[in-house]
Parts: sequence; C-alpha cells; structure tokens
Amino acid sequence: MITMDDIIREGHPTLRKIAKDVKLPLTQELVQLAEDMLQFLKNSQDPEIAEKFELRGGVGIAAPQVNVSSRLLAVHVPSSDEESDEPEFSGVLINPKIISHSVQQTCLPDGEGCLSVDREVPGIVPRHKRITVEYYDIDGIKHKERLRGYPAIVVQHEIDHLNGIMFYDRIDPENPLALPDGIDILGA
Ligand code: SB7
Ligand code: NI
Repeated sequence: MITMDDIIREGHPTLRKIAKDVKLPLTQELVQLAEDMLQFLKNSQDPEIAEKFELRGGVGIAAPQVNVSSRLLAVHVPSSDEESDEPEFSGVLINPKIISHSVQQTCLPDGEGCLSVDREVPGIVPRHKRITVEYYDIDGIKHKERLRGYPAIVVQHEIDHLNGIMFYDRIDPENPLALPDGIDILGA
C-alpha cells in the first residue's frame, strides 16, 4: 500500500521532469501502481484508515509524486452531496490530454495544496473552469470526458505534475491573493 513515505516532496528532481507517455497495454507493474494510487486516495479519505496510517487527505495523485515519471494519474473526488456514495469523478487517467477548455477561468477560494508540499502556499491558482480531457483507462479503453468546477481543477493540478509544474508556479508572485480579471471563485 502507498503511504506518505512513498510520496516525494518538493526539491526532488522527479517533480520537475516531463513524465513519459505510457505504452499500452499497461505492464503488470503499472496496473498495480495505478490501482495502488487510486486505493491511496480512497484510504486517505477514510477517517479511520487515514488516522491509522497518518495519510494526508487527497483527491488526486500523479505517478511522479511516487517517483514514477510516467503519464498516469488517479483522481477520486467524492460527491458534494452527502447523501450519495457515488463519487463525482473517480478513476485512473493514462496519457491524459486536455483537448479543449473554456475561456472562463476559476480558482479555489482557499488556494491549493499538494501532497508533495509540506507547507501552506497562499495564493490564487487560476484554472480553466471547464475542460475536455481525453485519456486511456487501466484497460486501455479511450475516454473523452467533459469536466467542470472542482473535478476539472483537480485534473489540471494532476496533469501539471506530469509536466513538472507545481501549483504555486501559477500564483502571481507580485500579488498572490489578487483575483485576476475574468476569474471567478469556485462556489462563490
Ligand atoms: C487542491 C488539491 C489538489 C488538487 C487541486 C486542488 C490535490 C492535492 C493532492 N495532490 O498533491 C495531488 O497532486
Ligand atoms: Ni499535487
């Protein structure tokens, strides 16, 4: 099982590399990694398991964060509706590509955090409000998914990891908390 000890932190060179395309079909090793990454997210969102193994809660994880420089990521965004057990968006995305996006940008009201960053970095992180992402799943099946709002932000954060980009690279260093023109705040 993946724990926080497996997650590399900022300063590690892998986090700044462009990850390599994954060849399909996946090797057994990468199938296992993909399943472990998705399981990590589910574990991290389970209060008992998270406490027992000292996991920080996460809605996404990218392979470079476990020091594997391959274009593979997992997301598990729970439903915003507490009545529902169906996650809002969950799965493993292989060789994901944003094929189109809205002009409209958005950001999270409290900025972003990262499992690979052990400090708070305040600031507005501009993201596309809507994206269309193409990717392959674990079985090598191609998907085209339209995402908006929070799941779209999470997928953009994870795809950034595949390109060696950290969320704070997108914060304006001159004016970290100023809302740029044309950006809305998600949920406001
Ligand atoms: C806030 C948090 C995340 C994505 C977008 C906004 C995920 C944090 C966990 N990760 O470090 C995943 O790379
Ligand atoms: Ni991250």
